[in-house]
Order: sequence, then C-alpha cells, then structure tokens
Amino acid sequence: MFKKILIANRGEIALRVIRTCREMGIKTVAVYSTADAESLHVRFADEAVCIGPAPSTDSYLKMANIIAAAEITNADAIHPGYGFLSENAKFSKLCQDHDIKFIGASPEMINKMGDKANAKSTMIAAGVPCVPGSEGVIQDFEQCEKLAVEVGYPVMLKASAGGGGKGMRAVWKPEDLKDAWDSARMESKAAFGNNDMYMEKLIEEPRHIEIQVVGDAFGKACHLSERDCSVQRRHQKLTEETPSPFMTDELREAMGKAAVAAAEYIKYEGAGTVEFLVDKHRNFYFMEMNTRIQVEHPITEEVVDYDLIREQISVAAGIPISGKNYYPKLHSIECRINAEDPFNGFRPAPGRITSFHAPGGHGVRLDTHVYAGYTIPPNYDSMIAKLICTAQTREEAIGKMKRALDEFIIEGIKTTIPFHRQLMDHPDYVAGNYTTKFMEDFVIEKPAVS
Ligand code: MV4
Repeated sequence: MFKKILIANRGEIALRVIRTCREMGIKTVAVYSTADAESLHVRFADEAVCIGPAPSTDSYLKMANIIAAAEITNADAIHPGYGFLSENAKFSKLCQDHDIKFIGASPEMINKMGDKANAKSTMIAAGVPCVPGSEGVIQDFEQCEKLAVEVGYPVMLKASAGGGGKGMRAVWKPEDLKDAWDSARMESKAAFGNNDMYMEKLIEEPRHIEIQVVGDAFGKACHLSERDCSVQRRHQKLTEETPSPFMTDELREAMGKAAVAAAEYIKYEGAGTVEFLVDKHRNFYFMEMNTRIQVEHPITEEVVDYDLIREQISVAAGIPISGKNYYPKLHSIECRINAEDPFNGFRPAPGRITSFHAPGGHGVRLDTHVYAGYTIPPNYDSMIAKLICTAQTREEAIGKMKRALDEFIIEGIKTTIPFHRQLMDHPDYVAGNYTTKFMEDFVIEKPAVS
C-alpha cells in the first residue's frame, strides 16, 4: 500500500481524499496556491507545499511544480481529484516517468477516451450501443451533407475533441447544415486547436444517466449502478440523484452490463464513469467515458455503502476488486451549492463568508472546504459545497433535502441554495419528470423584497 499520497487539487475534493487517506493510515501532502493558504485542505493534510500564485495555470496546472512537490516530500502516489490534471495524458505520463503512481487512468486510456470519435469506435467494437451516425471523423462538407441525409434529420454535429457541449450543433434541416458545420468547426478549433467533426442522429429531450464503474489491474470490472444528471444548466450539473426516477430494473441491468463491457474491453483500471443518453423509449446510447472520480460520486457512495476513493487507492495499489456489482439500497440526492447569484443568471459571486451554519442530522452529508470567515477566491470554479441527502425513498430524500437547505446558513455571499429549495418544490422535479431540457423552462421566482 502507498505510504504517502500527494493530492493535486484543492477545495472539497482535496479534503475528501485526505479523509479517506487518514482512515487508511496513508500520509497526505496538500499542494496549494497562494490564494489557498487558508484553505482547509492545507490544514488537514500532514504536509503542505505551495506550488505557485493564484491563477491555476501557474499552480494547480503546473505539472513540474507538482512533480517537484511530490519528489521533495517523498510521496509515492498522486491523486488528481477532478478537473485540473485529472484527465491530462501528459501528466499521467510524467508521473509514470518519475515512478509516482498516478491514481487515475494511464496516458493511453486518457487519449483513447479523450478523442470522442475514437472513443465511440472503440465502444462500437466493445458492443456498447451508440447513437447511429458517421463512422469516425467526417472528411469534408460534401460527405457531411450525404451523411445527414443517410442518418436522417435532425442530426447532431459534434467536435471530436469536444466535451461540455463545445463545438456541438443540432441541425434540423438541410439548409442549416452549412452554417452549423462552419461555426461548430470554428468553435472547436478555437477551443481545442482541432476541428475534426463527427455526426449523430439527434436524440430529442434525452436524459443524462451515467454508470459508475471500477476496474482492477487484472482486467475485471464491476458497476455501481447509475446517477441521473439530467438537471443541468449550460452543461453544468446542478443536482444529481440515484437511483434515477426513470430507471427500471431491466434498464439498469442492460446499462450496467454495457458499462462493464466497455470497461473490460479497454481493460480500464480505477474508477470511471460511462455516460449515456437515454431517450423517452428507454433506448440508451454511449456518450462519453470519464476517466476520473466525479463531483457527484458521493450519492453513489451513500446508496451502495462503498468508499469510492478508498477503492481508487486500493485498485491503484494492485488489489483486485471482488467482481460483484452494487445496487442502490437507498435514495440519495446531491445539490451543488455554488457561490453564484441564481437570481442574476447564476453570475459568480466570490467573497467573504461572514457566517456559516452547516445542516446536519441523519442522512445529511456535507462535503465542503469552507467555513465562517473563509474568503472564496475568484480564481477557481464556484462550487463551495455539496449537500447530499439520503433516505429510504425518493420522497423522503426530497423532504430531507428541503429541511437541510432550510437550515443551511451562508451569509456574506450569494449562493444557489434558494434555487435548490425552489427546485425541490417544482412539480415536475417532484414527479421525477425531467430531461436535459428541464432547466431551459425553469423559471426562478425572485424573493419578495422586504
Ligand atoms: C447529444 C444530444 C442529443 N443527441 N447527442 C451534450 C454534451 C455532450 N458531451 C453531449 N451532449 C449531447 N449530445 C445526440 N446525438 C444532446 C446532448 C445534450 C446534453 C447531454 C447531456 C446532458 C445535458 C445536455 C444538454 C444539451 C445537449
């Protein structure tokens, strides 16, 4: 087992990883930027190394500084958390070259899944259902026009280097294809330095349902059921739940089987997520595979009673998995609490937290790095806490979430707490009747000015 793990991240996820390391008797090294000197991950780690100034490009993304921090502290592994360097093939390789175990995917795996057109071909070969469309990258606009007719309108143009909706265009009729092709390619080139495109049939009003998987070093994989992440705004997830209100036992079995087939086909090692689009007829299609721990992992932990960070560490240390799959015994919901103003277009609202009271009680988990007096720096993403409520049924979990949101006090900054409180009362949310289009129609009620 590892003796010392360096956590190449900040915020709640750094703290989350430190907690499990402590429980496993593994020493921890925090790295931090000058803006994060007062952060809890710095205080709770056994050692801490400053790796640069506030901008992430000069600190949390600075590979050489992080490797140097691992070397001077004698860390034998690096946990990258999510975001930052977690899916960076170059960094994964750099760790390998320095004999430091990267607790994440191999460089080859990251490259294979990071190129979406290539990932899709791999999944077709693995027998995983994919949206009908082009086989690989489209050569030119002439081929694009032909393909669109073959696939049948409406179609979706997607950037091969894409993700998060960048370089993606829905096209409903032939006369709109040229503009979509040009603008998607331009956007993709600007964002990723690559304008390779592929095409799919458009799935209308899909749900985003993902399957958590864990694979070991011996080619064996298991799944831990699904998370429904359909409540998103501009490709940012706001809340997630498991089980999905749209799930059936048959669909879970089929999606779980497909996700395990995907992981075993590529000999996936570690924790990963296979994302699917699910249409209204409960057909499901591979969308992307994430080769990291995800923000929303705690809801899975709560319903299957399993520490995913512990499993990541143990698999990275070469310990085999049991091989059995895990099914939800409870219902869990996560609300992402962001330092944003939900009444003004979710505009970021960093600043000093003047007072803070955390909700608690049975079935309430709060993953956060903030506290009263903490100043949220403007340099990083705006998520400051994850409130996770777990109960026997969905109805009880929603009731618990409402209660927990009501007792959650954060003063000094604006947060998304009032948005989540309204969401928990929305008739369509309460009915479990939502798709990825849900937030387009959601009207936030502004509070009466008193
Ligand atoms: C789609 C789709 C409909 N049809 N593909 C959005 C990000 C990405 N990586 C893939 N995405 C989509 N792909 C086909 N063929 C609709 C989306 C989509 C979406 C997917 C998941 C969660 C939220 C979304 C919001 C808008 C569009």
